[in-house]
Amino acid sequence: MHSFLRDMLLYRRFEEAAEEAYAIGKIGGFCHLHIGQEAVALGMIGPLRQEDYVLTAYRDHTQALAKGVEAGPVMAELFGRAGGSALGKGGSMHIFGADVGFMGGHGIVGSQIPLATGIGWAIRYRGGDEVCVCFLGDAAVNQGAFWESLNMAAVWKLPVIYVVENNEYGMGTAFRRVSALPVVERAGGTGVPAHAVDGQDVLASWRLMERLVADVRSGAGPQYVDARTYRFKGHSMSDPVSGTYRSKEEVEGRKREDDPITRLRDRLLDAELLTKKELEAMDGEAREVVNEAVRFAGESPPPSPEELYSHAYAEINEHGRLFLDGRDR
Ligand SMILES: Cc1ncc(C[n+]2csc(CCOP(=O)(O)OP(=O)(O)O)c2C)c(N)n1
Repeated sequence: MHSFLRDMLLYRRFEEAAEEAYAIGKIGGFCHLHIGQEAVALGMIGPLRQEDYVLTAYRDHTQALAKGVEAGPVMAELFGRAGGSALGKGGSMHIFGADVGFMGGHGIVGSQIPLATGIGWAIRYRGGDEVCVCFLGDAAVNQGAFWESLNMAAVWKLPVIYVVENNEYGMGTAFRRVSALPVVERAGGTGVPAHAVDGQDVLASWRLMERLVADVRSGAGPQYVDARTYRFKGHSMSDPVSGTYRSKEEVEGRKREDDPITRLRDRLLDAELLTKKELEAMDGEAREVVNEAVRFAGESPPPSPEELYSHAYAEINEHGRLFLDGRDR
């Protein structure tokens, strides 16, 4: 459980450093922070193997870290530098780490859902036992591609777990204003089994996912998870924390009651499984890793103009087939 706290502290410190770097102009363009949702990343990705796949939307930094992309290349990508995980060409919304199964970072709401379904199909086609986890926001369940993907995945029993990061808002719109049904019921009619979990409880999330991953790996077919969470920051760096769509009291209350890191920390302290000193040391280590990532990003050069057209198109292999991850089977 110490490692759970260590990992979540790293995600939090990473996002705080990104916020600071954005404020002083080191990061430009879009930047969506994941602060408040760390337990979903760790609990839902932790039980996976390296060869399993993860796709997500644009709020993607901590999920990349959880899947094993190093902090330095993630920060350098935010800085738009050549040392970035997408060589500085993608930025915050397009973190990538194909070598560790992190298949992006996608900016169009819901666009990763059919891609994940395609990866599930490819796993089945090749006869592998990998699992693909697809994160989506609650707003993305209103995309047509969501229903089409779940329907297909159910018919073909694809090894995909669709995890909704249900933080209650899509930009400034409360989910209840755009859906007559709660998130957990939105897979209804597709035949994909639905599960709900307290996404602020890392242990509950981990346990559920451990079970689902084992089931899917042994052929149970697709699963759907409503992970109930909350974002403590604005939709993106250009938004105020609460905006006009939720009150400051609501946000402050949730931060007080529902912080996944505070919850785990207090549980460990109360059970005397952690001392204050150990906690400080752990936090210090997380800050060091992040400082090093910021240093790495700052020293990394901008992408060269010659790189402008590389990686723009996929290469077709000698069999005339095109594979997303470059594997030739
Ligand atoms: C197809 C499409 N429509 C609209 C947008 C603009 N947009 C960007 S983020 C967003 C809200 C998405 O909210 P949600 O899926 O709940 O994810 P969260 O931001 O809460 O993580 C919208 C509407 C977009 N990027 N793509």
